[in-house]
Amino acid sequence: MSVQRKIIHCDCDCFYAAIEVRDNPSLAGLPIAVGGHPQRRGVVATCNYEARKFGIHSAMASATARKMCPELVIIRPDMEKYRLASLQIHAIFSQFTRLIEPLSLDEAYLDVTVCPLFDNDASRIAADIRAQVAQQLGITLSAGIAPNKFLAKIASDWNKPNGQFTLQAEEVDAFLEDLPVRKLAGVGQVTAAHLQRLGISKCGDLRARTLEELTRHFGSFGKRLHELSRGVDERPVLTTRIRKSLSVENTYVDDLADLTACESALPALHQELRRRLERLNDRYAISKQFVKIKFNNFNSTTVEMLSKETGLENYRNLLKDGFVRGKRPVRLLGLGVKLVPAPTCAMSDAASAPLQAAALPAPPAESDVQDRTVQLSLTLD
Ligand code: DCP
Ligand code: MG
Repeated sequence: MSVQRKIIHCDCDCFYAAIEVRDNPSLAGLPIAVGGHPQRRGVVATCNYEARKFGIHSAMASATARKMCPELVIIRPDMEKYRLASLQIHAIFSQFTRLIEPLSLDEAYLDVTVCPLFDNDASRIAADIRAQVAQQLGITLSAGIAPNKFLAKIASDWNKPNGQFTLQAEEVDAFLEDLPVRKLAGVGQVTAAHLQRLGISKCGDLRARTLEELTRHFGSFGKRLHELSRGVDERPVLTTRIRKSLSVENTYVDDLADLTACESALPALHQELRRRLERLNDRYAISKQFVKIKFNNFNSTTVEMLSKETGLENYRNLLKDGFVRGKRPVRLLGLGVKLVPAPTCAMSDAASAPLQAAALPAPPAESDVQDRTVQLSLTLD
């Protein structure tokens, strides 16, 4: 029989906003957001819990956020500061285990199955991590402790913010019985609606269905649903991550009126994409090129083609194909590539992380984030 694992999922509370409040205590208690300027089509990267009470959330237009809460303080992001904080948090994690899988700057899985500290009590380890983060960084972190990654992630959300929740192996069945299927990774609006039509809203309902039925409706994801509803998730904590895509996008201050305007915007995006691809140091090969377009009615479309390169001409053609689907002014344009690991290369993005601090362990840098799109609107406006 395999060893019962002890996984901790750590996730800082309103990370960028928490750092900003820490560094400017006069903001404490006020609703604040970190993001782009409302009049320049900025987007909210995150906001504190005071602002969330107004319905504000990540990825919302800053202008909308301001409307929902006129006294909202909007602060421009300072990525260097957040990266440094991330390194410090990572140094705290590494006291307990070498098996750390960073998901983003503020979020990671830790496998502490064999950690000898705190009598190998994962709940006490998590409590100590949270105490150290609070003391050394002045921000709060929430943690979930469970026998696998999927359950640990759900658990870290359970007592957020500034809390932790432990799920023992023998408690998993009862916990899942009433858990809404929407909480399962990969179940978005469309799948949730499909499940609902089949009379499935909780994991308990899901568990009552056969693997055959779920596969018939959901293909290979049916098998995953079958496993998750039983609390099964064998995925190991991976210390190296494989990037699957890289893209850059920009939300324009003024809509791009027509195809010609969109074409003129391509070279700047293309240059930035090439710059970011260079940082991957040939560790990946390109398998596809794609263009994303968001029209001014907020409809989005993505067009892709098989390709092994990043030719601008291909992007022009993809843009043409995508533009005719909406034929109206464009609010956002994105260019990207789908990636596969280059056959002869090591696959950790962390190896080329731009922010290596000599005294600290391998950092969970931006490049560790799978499939994250670089928002030029956040960094450039
Ligand atoms: N982020 C971003 N754009 C998004 C989502 C997040 O730039 N669409 C950034 C800002 C967040 C950070 O990543 O502070 C971490 O993301 P989380 O999803 O963990 O969100 P928070 O830490 O802000 O809040 P929570 O308390 O819900 O974890
Ligand atoms: Mg967080």
